[in-house]
Amino acid sequence: RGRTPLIAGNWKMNLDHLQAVAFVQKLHWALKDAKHEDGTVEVAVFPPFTDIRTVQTLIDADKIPFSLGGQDLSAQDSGAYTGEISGAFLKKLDCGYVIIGHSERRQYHAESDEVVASKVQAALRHDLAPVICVGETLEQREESGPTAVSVAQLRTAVEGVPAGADIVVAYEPVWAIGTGEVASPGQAQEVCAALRAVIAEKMGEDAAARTRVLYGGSVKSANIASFMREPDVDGALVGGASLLVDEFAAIIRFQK
Ligand code: G2H
Repeated sequence: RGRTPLIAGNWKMNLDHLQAVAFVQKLHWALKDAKHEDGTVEVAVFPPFTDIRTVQTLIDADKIPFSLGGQDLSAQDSGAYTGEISGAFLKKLDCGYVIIGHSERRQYHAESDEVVASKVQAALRHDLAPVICVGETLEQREESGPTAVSVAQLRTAVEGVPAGADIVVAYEPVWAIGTGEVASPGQAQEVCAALRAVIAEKMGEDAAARTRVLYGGSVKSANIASFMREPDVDGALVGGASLLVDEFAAIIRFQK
């Protein structure tokens, strides 16, 4: 896939499977003749687990060029793990991606860097590209600077990941998530460049050159172009604005 810009919609716990159908249809129509039709931009949606089957069926039937992913997965492959979802199940539903280590998982479900690392391994076992989320809180930024926390989180997450693995990294400063507060393009670039350096250190220069690093945190149509102009920002992980058809379509249609 190389570094084709990736615009990823993280729906979080929004839209049930019926709402999902209407939403994906409307988005597809809003994007007629958009860049994603010719592969210049990749669009991915990350619905709740209970929507994935329905969205997969729709994408398949209407030949909608959206990639699909889960918002999380189990570190285990199968067995007595009540409530968990295996990467194998996601793969069977044509998911290509899975978000791992989103700050809301780290915060509300106590996911440590080690748990994140084991989920990355689980994703790779099932041929899913992990979208590895990292980012610092405001206190951490003030205490240890802009890059230290994200760099440390990513180092642990990619420990033992082979050089040829298909991964995506998302820098999501916690202070900019759903707050309306947005990192400046320069702030995003600084951390995204540091994360690319971690990929180079752990997986080699080739991997660093072809791995997409996304920015996430209050991305909207009004600011997407400014992020995409930065050399180390290859796309966006979009939360709130990915639930608004016209807004998300405008983000996908960004012009640098
Ligand atoms: C960060 C982002 C999507 P939002 O969580 O992952 O959400 O765009 O609402 O800040």
